[in-house]
Amino acid sequence: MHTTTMTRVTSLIGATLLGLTTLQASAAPEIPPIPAVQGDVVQAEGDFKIKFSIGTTQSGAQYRGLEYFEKIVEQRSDGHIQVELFHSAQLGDDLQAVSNLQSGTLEMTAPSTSPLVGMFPEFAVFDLPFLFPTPEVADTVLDGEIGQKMLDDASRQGLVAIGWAENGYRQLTNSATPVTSPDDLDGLKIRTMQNDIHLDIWRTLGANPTPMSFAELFTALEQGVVDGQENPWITIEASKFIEVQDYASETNHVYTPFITLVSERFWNRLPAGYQQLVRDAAKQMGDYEREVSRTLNDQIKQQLKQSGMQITELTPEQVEVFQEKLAPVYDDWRDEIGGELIDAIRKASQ
Ligand code: EAX
Repeated sequence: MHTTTMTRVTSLIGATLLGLTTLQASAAPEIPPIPAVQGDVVQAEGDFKIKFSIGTTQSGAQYRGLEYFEKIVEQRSDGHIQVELFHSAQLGDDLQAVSNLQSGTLEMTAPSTSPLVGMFPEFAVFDLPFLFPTPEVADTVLDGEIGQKMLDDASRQGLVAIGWAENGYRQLTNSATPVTSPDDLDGLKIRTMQNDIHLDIWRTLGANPTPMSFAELFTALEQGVVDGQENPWITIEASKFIEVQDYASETNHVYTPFITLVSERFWNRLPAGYQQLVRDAAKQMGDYEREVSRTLNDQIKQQLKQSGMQITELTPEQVEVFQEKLAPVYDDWRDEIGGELIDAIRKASQ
């Protein structure tokens, strides 16, 4: 709690400073407005409350998506389902929130898939470097048969998985040096998500990786426990990492989805009509959140540049050097993840 409070105070100061610089340097990013709610009011069947907690901050695309979810569910249940939103890991980091769903003390969360690979090994495909060449390929996979099967497979162990949104393409930031090739990573301490493929990626590239939860990251960067981290532009900005990271490289090395999860204990108490409403709202939230994330991605990169972050945009040749160096990661993980799944995703890319 102490860490979170400190981080939030620092973020607030940072947000004000960044706000001032941004006002001078560029127009504020244009966020697609929250859409109007479509669909009728669902027949009333009791009163329910959903606490929905996420790890990212209130200024990211994810929270914006949650606001839309809240609006849909409250309007279409005519207020019989009340949704309460929590950001910045207020009710636990990604893994803690999932465990709170299992014990029934929290109703909903939407973590990155990566920390859940211990529970759902097939999620590891989302950790393989450079597997999703474009957001459209990600949509084809998430919204098609593969994505549906993964939701079904993840609907166990006390969880019901009902939709996909996105964290997005991850970029590297650090406090020490511009990075244009793996050689520049020599000895750099990089925080990774709690996930063995991510550890393998950064070790293979020559860095010195340390896994930790997202909730601990700002303080770890601030105190120099780690030199760098990787996350999408929007999450980098929303978490004010610019205060403690001077350099960034646009590596696009991994595409990370957010998975929308409901506590099975809560789900089983929910009448069928309300279950369908929550499913529909999760789908609409995911579509809208991805639109916000993609609209803001480039704007936010420009904003970070104008605010003084030194951003290296890698040439295709420079990206290839990273790709070649990371080829062994596929060999290491192919059998464990399932070669067929990897091939099916490659096919969807063609
Ligand atoms: O909820 O841990 C991370 O770097 C992710 O961006 C986090 O899962 C966001």
